[in-house]
Amino acid sequence: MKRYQEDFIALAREHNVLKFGEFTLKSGRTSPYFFNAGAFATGAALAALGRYYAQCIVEAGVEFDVLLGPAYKGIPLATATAIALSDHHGRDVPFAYNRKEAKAHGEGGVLVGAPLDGRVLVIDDVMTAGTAVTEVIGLIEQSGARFAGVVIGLDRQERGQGVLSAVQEIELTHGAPVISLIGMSDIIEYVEQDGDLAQDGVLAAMRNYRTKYG
Ligand code: OMP
Repeated sequence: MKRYQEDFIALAREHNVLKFGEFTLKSGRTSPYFFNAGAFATGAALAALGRYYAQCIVEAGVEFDVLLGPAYKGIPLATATAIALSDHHGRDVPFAYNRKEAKAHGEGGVLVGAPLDGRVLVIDDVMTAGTAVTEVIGLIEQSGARFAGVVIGLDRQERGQGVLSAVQEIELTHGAPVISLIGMSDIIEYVEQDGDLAQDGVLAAMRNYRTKYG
């Protein structure tokens, strides 16, 4: 793992974002771990997150014109990433986010911030089956813009609708990359190195889950 990936996992443990136990996912699957990015809830944590996402984007070399943070959890992530790209990489990029409910008065519509023009890079928290990202791609296409890819904190590395992984399905269908700070395999590596977690049966549960849904 790279240094920023280790730091990202350590930050997620510190803020109880990454939890082990028994959780029911949106897909209905029962998972031995859950990643709740909403618990990154301090200024310092968000500043660090922005730096990790920005570094990941720069290293991936993905080209884009606008950042989009999907409501709700993507909004602070895209904001923090835009700030870090400006502060640490000298790139002042436009950014936008959406509302879940369209506004009928004032400026109206579902989009807030910069206009969605050109290539749009989505910033989000977690991908499991790819449902959330697919919805956002629809929004981008309706706006007449182009989906340039998505950067997620955690790729759970699970199967999508068929035999391919959710990431492969998105990449093949939309011809754009899915870039992640970490994947489930990095979390397994972290658990392997933590004697207490391995002893508590977390490692076995993680490996079983990967065999079933990975
Ligand atoms: P998909 O839409 O199936 O890709 O699932 C992604 C969404 O699931 C995220 O945006 C979250 O709302 C939620 N989620 C998590 O936040 N963390 C997890 O560890 C797992 C899920 C999930 O329900 O799959």
